Amino acid sequence: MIDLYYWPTPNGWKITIFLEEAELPYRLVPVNIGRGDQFKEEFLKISPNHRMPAIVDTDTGESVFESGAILLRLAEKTGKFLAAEGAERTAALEWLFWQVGGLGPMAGQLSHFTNYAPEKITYALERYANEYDRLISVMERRLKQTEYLAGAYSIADMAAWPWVKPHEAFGQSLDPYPSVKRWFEAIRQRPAVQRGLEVGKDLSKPGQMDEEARRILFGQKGQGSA
Ligand SMILES: N[C@@H](CCC(=O)N[C@@H](CS)C(=O)NCC(=O)O)C(=O)O
Repeated sequence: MIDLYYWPTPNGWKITIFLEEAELPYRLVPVNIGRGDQFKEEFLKISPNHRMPAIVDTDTGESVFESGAILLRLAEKTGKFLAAEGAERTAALEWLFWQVGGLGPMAGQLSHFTNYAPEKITYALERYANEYDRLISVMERRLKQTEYLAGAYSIADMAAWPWVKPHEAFGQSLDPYPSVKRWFEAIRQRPAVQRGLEVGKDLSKPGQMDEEARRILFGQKGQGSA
């Protein structure tokens, strides 16, 4: 059994999407990041960077933090969504590390300066909007050549997709990027992805989650596809 320390945000969805795709049994342990659960002593023992997601594999007692490391560990545990060896495995790891080192942090900063900063700082907004746009254009070049980031659908797509999902809330259109749009729609329609996005949605009820975060993640009424 996997215990998933979770709150419904893009980094959390990466893992619920994997668990739903792989049909791996799991138990949800909510980490209310608006209330500060991520700083609790007990949580720091498994996630020293005080960020969610994290997992504990209750079969082995092993804990893992960082979404990329979790995806890699779960892919190895199940033998799913990551080629065992060869060029396709290397490509999946390239695009997984590209996401955790690039797309995720840049999108996170863009979201912060667009939606949360107390003042609009043009330099910061332009810097992160340009960088997000550049990273989407990098995906476009890749997805012109391959159906998914590593060829077959893999943990690299599960890492990247949740950070493309809120593109509208970041002021970004996918219209100039037809291959990203095709990839985005194909993944959006996967039943396991839809189930993954539903996980813990009730946690985001008014009062549980910051209103601005709710709007960005779920749309105006806590629904939709921000
Ligand atoms: N590099 C980390 C980032 C995780 C992360 O930033 N999680 C956010 C939610 S999406 C969080 O826990 N934030 C709590 C805080 O900012 O204190 C990963 O990929 O797992």
